[in-house]
Amino acid sequence: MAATEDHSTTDAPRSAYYVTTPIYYVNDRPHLGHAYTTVAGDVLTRWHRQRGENVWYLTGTDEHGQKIMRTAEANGVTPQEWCDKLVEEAWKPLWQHLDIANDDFIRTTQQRHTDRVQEFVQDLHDKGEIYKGGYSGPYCVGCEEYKLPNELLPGATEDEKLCPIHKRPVEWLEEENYFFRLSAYGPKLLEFYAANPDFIAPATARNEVLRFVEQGLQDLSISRSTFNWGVPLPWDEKHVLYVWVDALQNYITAAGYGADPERFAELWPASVHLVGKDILRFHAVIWPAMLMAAGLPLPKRVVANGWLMVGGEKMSKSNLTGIAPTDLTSHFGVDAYRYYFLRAIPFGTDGSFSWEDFTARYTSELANDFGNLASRVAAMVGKYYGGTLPAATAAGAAEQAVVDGLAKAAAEADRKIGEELDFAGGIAAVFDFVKLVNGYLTEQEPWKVAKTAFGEGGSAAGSEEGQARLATILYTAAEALRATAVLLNPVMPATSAKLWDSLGAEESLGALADQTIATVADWGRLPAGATVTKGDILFPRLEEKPAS
Ligand code: ME8
Repeated sequence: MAATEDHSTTDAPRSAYYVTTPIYYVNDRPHLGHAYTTVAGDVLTRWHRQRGENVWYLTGTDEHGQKIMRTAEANGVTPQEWCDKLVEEAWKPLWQHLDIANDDFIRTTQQRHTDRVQEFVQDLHDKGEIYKGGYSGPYCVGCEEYKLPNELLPGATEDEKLCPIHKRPVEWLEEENYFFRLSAYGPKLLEFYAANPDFIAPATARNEVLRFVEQGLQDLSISRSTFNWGVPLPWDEKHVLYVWVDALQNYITAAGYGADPERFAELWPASVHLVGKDILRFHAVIWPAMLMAAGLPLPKRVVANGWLMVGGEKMSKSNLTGIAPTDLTSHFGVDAYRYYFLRAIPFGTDGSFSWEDFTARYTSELANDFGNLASRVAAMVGKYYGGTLPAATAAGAAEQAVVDGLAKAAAEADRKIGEELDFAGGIAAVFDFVKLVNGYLTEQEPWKVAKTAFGEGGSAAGSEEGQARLATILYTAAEALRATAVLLNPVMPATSAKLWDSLGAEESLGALADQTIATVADWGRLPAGATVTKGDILFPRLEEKPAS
């Protein structure tokens, strides 16, 4: 478990576990769908940090292209002004609010990016991978993508055709522009997918990409000359680079490509590109082909999340539920928010949000199963031992079952969250353990044992055997909570910190962030004598649902 590669015998920098989110369009504010991917990446990277690995988590914003330009125009500001405002007022604050621990935030209008992008495309041009040609076809500004005629849906009139994702009319574009020889890469891509069966996940996404590439690829139009909000082509400044070509390169420019070779060697290739399934082809077909053309290594994995749905459609700016992420966090709290979407929807499949489901999970899983366990244990250690954790001197089969349950939960969560990105399965494994500890307390009935331990009503006439049992039960439960705090730290960092605090764990074990997954199941880490305090209620009773 928790193996990290040991590079200490070489001079090469220690390679990082490098995870990226899509860089989001800043034509509007972030919604639940964007937050879904970003929280998933945050949990994944926090998990790997908790393993003690060298981790780098990148997110950012995609600021060029027609969609942003038109939004800025409609708002009477320049595109740059629009982007600056949205990034600072909406995007960065939301990630901060959701406790996203990204290491970098890239904006495609930053010079560190645009300079490198120009070098990259110049290099492809020099290598003969780019040529000048003409193209005409239906274009969706929402997707910033030319569509194939057979993908379109019928519109209101015979001539009108709709984008299958945005359900809005596509525009007919006819341009002379530059092309990337994407068609040449089909066979090489298929060879790569075959040799790297884990490159695209889940299996449905992989199959979709295989079918698409097997049909044969067309060359990709990579420049626009009808507007200028983009990175100019260095050899022909009348053209700006197609927004997607510029955007995909964020993953290497942020990693130091062309600017800091040592850092680039450490970070690239990326370990995981997290993407929504809407942008899978860009990441699993176009991006790898561009990297092949440039002679750069390919990312290790592209993992697609499913869609949050509203009324059977992908949740998007135009069909939002009307619920902003902050509407949910102000009702349920940030940690419950981080927990809910990953726990409720198997990663990779579509799912929808409902107040009822969120409320039910909050109440039964977070408040009752987990929160109550923590407060009951702290209360009993307070009541019977004045807040000083007793030693477990009479452990038997029941305690062994808890020890074994922890080992199983830790191994399962590590595999599912850390490797398979099965967040729902990994979190469920930890919560099965929480249930097991609750069951253990229900069976052991420490409140009854306390009566024999200390005599009815706290008189001195108690039994030593009873005292040993009570101490053992409470130690076992507290030690189980110590491990739970570590296992849930990537998902609910503020809650885990409160629990860590209430267990008095910092004094003997150090900071929660320094606890590793490899040692989480080593039983007995929390020493007897730790100062246990009641602390805040982890998941307070919910207020009435706000009127919608
Ligand atoms: O596509 N459910 O940006 P974007 C789940 N700039 N995830 C969702 C979602 C939903 N309903 N809606 C959005 C772009 N997402 C490009 C990316 S990358 C080089 C350039 C998430 O603002 C999901 O991750 O449209 C999706 O891929 C991403 O937001 C799209 O964000």
